[in-house]
Amino acid sequence: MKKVGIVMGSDSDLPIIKKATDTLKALEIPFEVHVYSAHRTPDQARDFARSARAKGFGAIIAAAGMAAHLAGAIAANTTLPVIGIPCSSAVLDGIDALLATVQMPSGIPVATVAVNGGVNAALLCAQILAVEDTELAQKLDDKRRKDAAAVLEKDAGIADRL
Ligand code: RP5
Repeated sequence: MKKVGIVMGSDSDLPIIKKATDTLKALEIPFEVHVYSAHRTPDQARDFARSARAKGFGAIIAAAGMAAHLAGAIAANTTLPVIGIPCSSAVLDGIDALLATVQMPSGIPVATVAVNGGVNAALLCAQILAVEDTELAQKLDDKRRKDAAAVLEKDAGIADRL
């Protein structure tokens, strides 16, 4: 199976990345994690993106906050699918990172998930890899059924909580 590459702009983004790695682990998808910044370590971020396909990655998650150019900078250097996670910060609460991540120019796409959306970033990667992997597709179907059952269980009990 192809690996998922995960890059975060700072180790302060780790709580958001943890949501992604927990999700990948539950689906038994291999991943590799790095702290590379578009601004503080641009050479390492570029080299990672340029070599990712040859190293067996199938999709990349890039998480950053504030002036969040990491996902775009990674996407500029690979044609692998790049999922951007805008991370919230104290001052603008993630609106800054959301706009910086989502507003990519035509030609260089970044699939942007919600602010702090670590789970969906991992699930999108899983769905991309599952296009060519029926076993993984089955795991995703099972998860959807399990998640729906959990909601219906809450539905059954909601009246008793009022
Ligand atoms: C971004 O700046 C990082 O992705 C992080 O979300 C934010 C703050 O980084 P630190 O100052 O905590 O290292 O580049």
